[in-house]
Amino acid sequence: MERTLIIIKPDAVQRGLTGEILRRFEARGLRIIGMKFMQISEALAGKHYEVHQGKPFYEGLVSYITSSPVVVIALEGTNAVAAARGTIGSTKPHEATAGTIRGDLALEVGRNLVHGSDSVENGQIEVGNFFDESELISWPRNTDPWIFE
Ligand code: IDP
Ligand code: MG
Repeated sequence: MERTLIIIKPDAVQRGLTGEILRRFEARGLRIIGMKFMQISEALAGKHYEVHQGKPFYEGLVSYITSSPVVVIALEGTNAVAAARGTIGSTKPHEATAGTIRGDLALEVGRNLVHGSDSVENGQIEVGNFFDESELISWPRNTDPWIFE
């Protein structure tokens, strides 16, 4: 079972889109195993966006993600990483397909509402960066057999 880290970013929380975004992942069939409301520190933002250090948008990205509270969610499911990325849509919202979160609800790359891990390996690492093992709950969901074959 794959794990992916979702961050409902500050713009989404400020715009009151938390429920709308969470609804789409739940409806997709992904199982919530961890969730919290938090403000990301500079240190955690630096770790999370380490691969982007040195890029022209890096400073703006860190100030955006630390500017206001976020909701972080750990999701589990078969092909969870690719499925969540599909539900999120392309990085640049104006290029994202209608029907995706970014394609339906956003316009600009620096205000693109949501993060999702980009590989199976990073899904594991990022969930570990944001959650203690004690904050994650592995639970049998009654609908699992109707979603996971
Ligand atoms: P992703 O969120 O779709 O995985 P990444 O390429 O990993 O996209 O970039 C991380 C985040 O950095 C994006 O979600 C976006 O918020 C921001 N970002 C990426 N490219 C740009 C850019 O060219 N200008 C401004 N912000 C950017
Ligand atoms: Mg990324």
